[in-house]
Amino acid sequence: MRRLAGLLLLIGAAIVVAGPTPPARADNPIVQTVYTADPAPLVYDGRVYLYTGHDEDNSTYFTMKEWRVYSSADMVNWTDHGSPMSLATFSWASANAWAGQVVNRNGRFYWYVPVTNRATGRMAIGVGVSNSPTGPFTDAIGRPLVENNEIDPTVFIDDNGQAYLYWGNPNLWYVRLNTDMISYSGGVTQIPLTTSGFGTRTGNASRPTLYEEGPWVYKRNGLYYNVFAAKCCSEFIGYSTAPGPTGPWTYRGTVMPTQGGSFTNHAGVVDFNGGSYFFYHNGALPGGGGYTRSVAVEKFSYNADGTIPTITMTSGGAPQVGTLDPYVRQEAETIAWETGVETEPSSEGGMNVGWIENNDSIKVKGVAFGGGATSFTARVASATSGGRIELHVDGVNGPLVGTCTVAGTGGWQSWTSVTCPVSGATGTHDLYLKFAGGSGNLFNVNWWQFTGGGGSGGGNLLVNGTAESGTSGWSMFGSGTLSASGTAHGGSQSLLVTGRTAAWNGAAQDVTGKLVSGRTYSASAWVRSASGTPSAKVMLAVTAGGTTSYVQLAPATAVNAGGWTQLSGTASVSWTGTLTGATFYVETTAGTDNFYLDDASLQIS
Ligand code: FUB
Repeated sequence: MRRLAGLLLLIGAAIVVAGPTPPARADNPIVQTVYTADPAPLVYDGRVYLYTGHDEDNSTYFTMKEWRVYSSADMVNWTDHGSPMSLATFSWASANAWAGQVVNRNGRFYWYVPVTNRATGRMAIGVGVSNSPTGPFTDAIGRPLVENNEIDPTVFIDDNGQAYLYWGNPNLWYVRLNTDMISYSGGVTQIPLTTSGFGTRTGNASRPTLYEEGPWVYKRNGLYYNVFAAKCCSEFIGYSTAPGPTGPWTYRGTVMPTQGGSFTNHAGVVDFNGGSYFFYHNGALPGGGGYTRSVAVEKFSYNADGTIPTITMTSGGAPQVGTLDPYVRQEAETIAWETGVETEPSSEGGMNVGWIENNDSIKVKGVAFGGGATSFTARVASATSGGRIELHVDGVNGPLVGTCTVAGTGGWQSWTSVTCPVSGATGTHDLYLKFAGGSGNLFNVNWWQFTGGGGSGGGNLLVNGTAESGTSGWSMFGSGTLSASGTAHGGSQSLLVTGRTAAWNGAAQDVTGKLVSGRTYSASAWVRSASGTPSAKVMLAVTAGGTTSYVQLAPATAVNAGGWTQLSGTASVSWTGTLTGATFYVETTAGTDNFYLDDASLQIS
């Protein structure tokens, strides 16, 4: 997908929604860095994870070698998690990394996919498994789960815990999965493709019903839905419903009548944050077509009787759920729309944005700057002489609120942090990272974060709350030693507090110039003990008029060495006289256990 920049720039510019109102709209297709196909969404832990296939550039067939993962908390800004599963995951597979689906059970994530079995030359269903929705995934059983030369698995777990795996083209099949999700009981059962169940197709004696492929089975309000690709080619999306998971099915009509430049379409349906979302693919990107597809999403509402309305493809997509917080670390590969850049695995973990050239840009939608950002930090690397990150709001050539200069770092994965001042970024806006410099590749970006100067709804008053810049900005409150640790809650680093001689000793930060008397502040910090199970709390020491008072921002909470615990709370802070010192710190109620601190924030509530 490289070098679509010029054309994408025009398309992007044409559909930019300028200004902060109304709620920001997504840009369809969701992913512009590569061609994606066969969307399979999964809602997990407050995010939508989107599993896709990957159509190779310039493909003339379904030449697909890997699957990819994206996620979003707001339906408009999507984070690229790369490719945690490929044909190489399955030693027995030779080709065709086609349409799959991920389900979450037993604290694990199971990814059912159709691939060619090298030994038989037939399509078979394999299962990848991971402890994380973003992988990495391994082959769960080392062989096909089922094989009958048919494709497109979908998995549904009923309320009673019984899971079903459905798949098929040209037929439709299911098995009852056992609770281990990697074996099944009973035989492979064929679902009768009757015209009452799946509609009537004319002109194709071997396929008398509309059912083609790509089933997506789920349950809503006691009704079972099978949304599928119908009547190749060109396909449309139709659906059937049933009173039970095995039928009898009744054809209900068309969900999406078009293919948008691709002769296939493929559906995935989820509810998220009170809304219903329909994922599909089309050929809408430049160079797009039947073998170079792209995934898109629309929000919809079921009719009162449970039927699905006809859904139209749009370039606007779904409205944003909430806003994006610029005062916590944001991955550079969290993107609403981009021109010219690509992504790759980062040596610091996760992905980074690379192949950045002059005039490339990344748009992040609905960024809530609140009372005002004061600085911007980016994690960057450059094997050449770098360039600049221009920060624009409302449009790629909209108001410039900051410019960060990036120098060469000696390598594309030799990371350093650069910080520059920001002014004029208040309220909620689309943010554009516009890249500038000489010719060729300029630099890579791993993540970015703003700091805020306060004001209602403003940002994190702490500097380097994520500890991604080591101990910068932090000091010890009393005795002890601070160091950077690779045991991280988010990102790749945290603060390690050792050598304390009293319970009140801890990691601290001076916030004297940042507080206003009478305001309420909220605090959050993630803490993990190095050993022991102390109770930790977040405090403010405020010295005014010669007197120091102590404000408990987050109540004492037991922490342990087995995982991270969030301390959070709010408190009103006031003083009389002249403020001469204010210190944010994390202490324990007793003892001197060593502990880690990460992702700390202090904000006006
Ligand atoms: O992506 C390859 C195949 O195209 C899928 O398995 C089908 O559903 C169709 O979208």
